[in-house]
This record gives sequence, C-alpha cells and structure tokens, in this order.
Amino acid sequence: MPTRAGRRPSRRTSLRRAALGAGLAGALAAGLLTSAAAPATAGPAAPTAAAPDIPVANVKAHLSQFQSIAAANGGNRAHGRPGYRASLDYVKGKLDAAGFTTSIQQFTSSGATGYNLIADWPGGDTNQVIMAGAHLDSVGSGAGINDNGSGSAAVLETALAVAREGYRPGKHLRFAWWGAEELGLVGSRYYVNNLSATDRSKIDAYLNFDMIGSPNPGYFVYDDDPAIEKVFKDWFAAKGVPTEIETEGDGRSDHASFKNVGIPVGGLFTGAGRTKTTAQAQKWGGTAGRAFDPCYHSSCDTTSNINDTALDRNSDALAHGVWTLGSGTTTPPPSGDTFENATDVSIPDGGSAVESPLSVTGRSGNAPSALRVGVDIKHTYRGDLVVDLVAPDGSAYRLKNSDNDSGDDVITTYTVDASTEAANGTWKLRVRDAYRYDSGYIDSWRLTF
Ligand code: DTR
Ligand code: CA
Ligand code: ZN
Ligand code: ZN
Repeated sequence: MPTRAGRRPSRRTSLRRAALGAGLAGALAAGLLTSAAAPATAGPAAPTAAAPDIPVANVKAHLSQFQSIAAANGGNRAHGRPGYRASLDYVKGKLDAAGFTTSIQQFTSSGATGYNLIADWPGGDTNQVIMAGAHLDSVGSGAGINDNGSGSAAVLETALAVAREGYRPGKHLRFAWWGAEELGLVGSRYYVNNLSATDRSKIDAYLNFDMIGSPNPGYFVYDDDPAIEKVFKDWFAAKGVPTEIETEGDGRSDHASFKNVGIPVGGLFTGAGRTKTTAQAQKWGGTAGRAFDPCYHSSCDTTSNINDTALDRNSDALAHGVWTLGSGTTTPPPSGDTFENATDVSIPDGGSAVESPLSVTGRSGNAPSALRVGVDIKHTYRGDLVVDLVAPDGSAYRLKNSDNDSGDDVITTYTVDASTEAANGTWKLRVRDAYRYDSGYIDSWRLTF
C-alpha cells in the first residue's frame, strides 16, 4: 500500500443543564437575551444548554491547514493573493459539509478582489441574529496564524460544534470570515454598509475574535457592551482566569464596523505588539517586558507562534458566548429519529475498507434530503481516511476523501441528500485507511432522519 510521501512513520456529550450565573442575568437585564423559560419570579436563572468543549486539537488542525495553504501560495494568505481565497475555500468546504448555508460576498480593495464568507445555521428567529466573526486575511509578510488564523479557526470550530451538537438556538446564528481587515476593516465594513437598516436592526450582537492565541498571552475582554462583556468575564472568572478590558484602542478590528452602526459588540483578544507588564506576568504567567505577540505582522507568525492554553480557553469562551447569547437549547431529535451503532470496528492500516452496519426500521418512504450522518472515528493522521455512507441498495455517498490533514480523529456530522434512497434497511459506514503508518477504529456512528 502506498505511504504518503514524506510521511513520518507512524504516528463525549452529555448536555450539561446548568443554571446560568449572573452572566446570563446581566445579559437578560440588558435585554440582549430573551429566555422564554426564564421564570417570572426571582428564582434561579432558567437552565439552558451549556456549550460543549471545543477540542483545541481540532482548532489547531485548522491552523495547520492555514499554514499549508500559505506555504503553497507564496507564503501568505493576504488580501488579493491566492492564499486568501484558498483559505476561504477551505473554511467554506467544512461548513457546507456540516449543513450550513454559506455565501461569498465579493468586493474590491486596492485594485484586488476581496471576499467575505458568511455562514448561516438554519433555524432560530431570523429577527434576532447573533453573529460571530474573524478576519481571515493575513498581512503579506507571513502566514498570519495568530493574526488571524487563531480567530478564524476558533470561529470555524465553534460553528462545526453547533452542527455536531444539533444546537437549536432560539436566535439565528450567523458566522463570518472577513477579507481585507489588514487594509483597514474593508471586508466587514463592506458587509455592514450593504445591509439594509432593517437587516442591521436584526443583529442583536456581533462577537469578534482577532488574535486569541498569542504566545505570551493576556486575557482581554472587549468592554464595548456591558452585557456581552459580562458573559465573557464571568466565564473566565468561573475558570479562575483573571481578565482585563481590551485597551489597545477601539477601531482596531472588525467589531468597529458593527459598533459604528450601533450594533452591540464584544469579543476576546490575547494581545499584539504591546509589552506585557510585570503585574500582568504575575497574574497570567508568561514574560514581562516581552510583547504579547513578538511575531505580530511578521513572517514568524506561524503555527509555532501559538499558546495552546490561550487558544483553548478562548475557543471555549467563544462557544460559551454563542450558546449563551443564542439562548437556545440543544434538543436531541425526537426518539425514533436517530439510529446508532456504537460497536468498535478496527480499521486495517493501509488495508481494505471495513464497514459498520446500521439497521433502520419503522420509517416510511425515503430518507430525507438532509440526512445527518454523525461519525466518531478515532484515528491518528485522519488525512489517511476515506469515508463513505452506503445506502441499503448499495449506493455509496462520499463523506470524506483522504487529504493532508495531520490532525487526529474524525468527529463531525455530515449532511447527505439521501432523498432517492428508501429509509428502511441496512445502511453502512464504509471506512478505508489509504496510507500506512497510522491506525484506528470506528468508535460509533449514527443516522438522524
Ligand atoms: N488590528 C488587529 C490587531 C489588533 C490590534 N489591537 C487590537 C485590539 C483588538 C483586536 C485586535 C487588535 C490586526 O492587526 O489584525
Ligand atoms: Ca477546549
Ligand atoms: Zn493584523
Ligand atoms: Zn488581526
């Protein structure tokens, strides 16, 4: 069996229902959140779905992809350069596979074509929109992994977690990746300027994530909107992590485009070129007298320019913000709509495909056009894997091709148009490890009709 050129040889959810703390009460007081379940009396805040942990390994896998994209496209992912559009295509591909409604918005800046990527999660009240965004472009001098692959990857992984969890927010969720931020917030301003006043009024909050994995990190929370600020500050406080308000000056990232038209904004930041003080080093660790990100806007802003703890904490805080402000619940599909096989099936290293069967009964007619296929495959170097859904009549639907994604495990949900297939019968998940030196197994998989 082939080995990947240059390869080095080898190599859970329970819905926690927790009463929210003052953070939600604070946001409720500010009218940002509506919680139909909120008791009229002064009892504890209504329980709501808690955000899942965001696997930092998944976030870092996206950063590895951004690094590879830069390396293959002149060393950067800057506006007007091929690396930017390749980054956008990567993000869009993940979102399309997860069932988002995506759109690309084109604009021109400095004589070059720029692109914004907008992804809507179907459902929720479209008159109450919660947005989370990050600029996807780098400067011309490097790959821009912290600035701003970190924000882009964390927003992407949170969106994918929404799909994996089947999160059904009361409000409508929209995610965005901006072009040409480094040229002066060009993409986000173009987006806002092209919204009607009515559509602007529907956006309850815009959350911005620009540089959230700095190697000598601080933990800064935007203080533009008190209710949003409180949601993030309380999350960090509950983790025992002190925060400061972000003071590098308003207007320094894409949230300014939204704030300028009166939309409540918030966000997180781990610092750029400014120097960490002694007091800050005492509370956060790291090195006093050194920049929060010494590779800011430099060629050394690579995957080695990331503090994993900061990236992990900010990714989890991001998800908490989306779940809390989305004021929804993660309601599992009604019983009888989900079928699961949790029997482990070993996948032979570089060998022939294996199959895990799943018997579907009691349904009438054909499968839906948006059949959700949840997979949980434990496997080092997931780029080796080819994954297909096989319908009862033997028709195969490609879910995943092999690629150079060096991350571990495939834990995600695909959406398949299976409307030409009879629902009842034995479906199969077919997995093949196409390259030697890494191995794993199918842990579980499920079909949701
Ligand atoms: N302008 C951002 C980096 C940046 C500098 N200060 C802040 C404050 C808040 C968010 C981001 C920033 C960039 O270079 O992309
Ligand atoms: Ca995490
Ligand atoms: Zn920058
Ligand atoms: Zn930035």
